[in-house]
Amino acid sequence: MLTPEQIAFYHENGYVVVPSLFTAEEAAAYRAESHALIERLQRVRDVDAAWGSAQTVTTKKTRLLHCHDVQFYSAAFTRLLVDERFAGAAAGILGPNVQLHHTKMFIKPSETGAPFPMHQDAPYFPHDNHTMIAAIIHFDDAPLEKGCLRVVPGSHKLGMLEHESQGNFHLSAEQYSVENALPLPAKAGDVVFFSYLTIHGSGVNESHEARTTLLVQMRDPADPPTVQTHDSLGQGMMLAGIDPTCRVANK
Ligand SMILES: O=C(O)CCC(=O)C(=O)O
Repeated sequence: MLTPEQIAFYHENGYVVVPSLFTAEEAAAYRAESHALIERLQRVRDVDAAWGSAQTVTTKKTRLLHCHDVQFYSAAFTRLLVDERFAGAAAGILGPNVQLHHTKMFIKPSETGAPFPMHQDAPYFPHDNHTMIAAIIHFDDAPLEKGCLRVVPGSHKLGMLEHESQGNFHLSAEQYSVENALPLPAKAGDVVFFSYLTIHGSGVNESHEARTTLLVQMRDPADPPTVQTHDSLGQGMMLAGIDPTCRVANK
């Protein structure tokens, strides 16, 4: 559950940090689960997902280990998605009905962990009513030097902006640089919720430890996709409440 102050902060600023939504022990267990999953995946496929546009942030050769739809690889993540603390917090922002869009786990390796140029998520999967939110769940500490999430507070009020599309949708580095955005350093177990209209990004992981997170994208089920794109396994799963439209996801 979020407090009325946290919900008001979200609506004013387009993001809210919820400290210790999970305990440090739970975060450590999910971290181990995430790293074990990436090790399994690396045996069968390439798991690097650094954005081409990372080069607009750094000239360094960077890497980003990732897995989409983690709940299809380990039941621990299924339990996490419907954990009342998590789904209840999302419901504080979205209202009682919370529908999954997709999940993606990221490991930013030590020293070379790739940055994300500043962007909104909206161009990737626009929805008519812009209810879509992301939650970044931190499985280990993410201080500044690990390339923690950065946001532009209040930018969700700008609507959907024109993005450059080369090497993943991103905003021009001259107008929106990672260094000028507000850093949100986090502890293991903290969760940041933000609107898909909030401009965000992150820097290179220059530390000696990997940064491990799970990003969960969720919407109000009554908010239809504007264009049919970015289909994912498990899209449409209800994390809280009901789907009053009875629409099979994306149909
Ligand atoms: O994990 C991060 O630092 C940012 C992730 C992000 O911006 C995204 O996946 O759209």
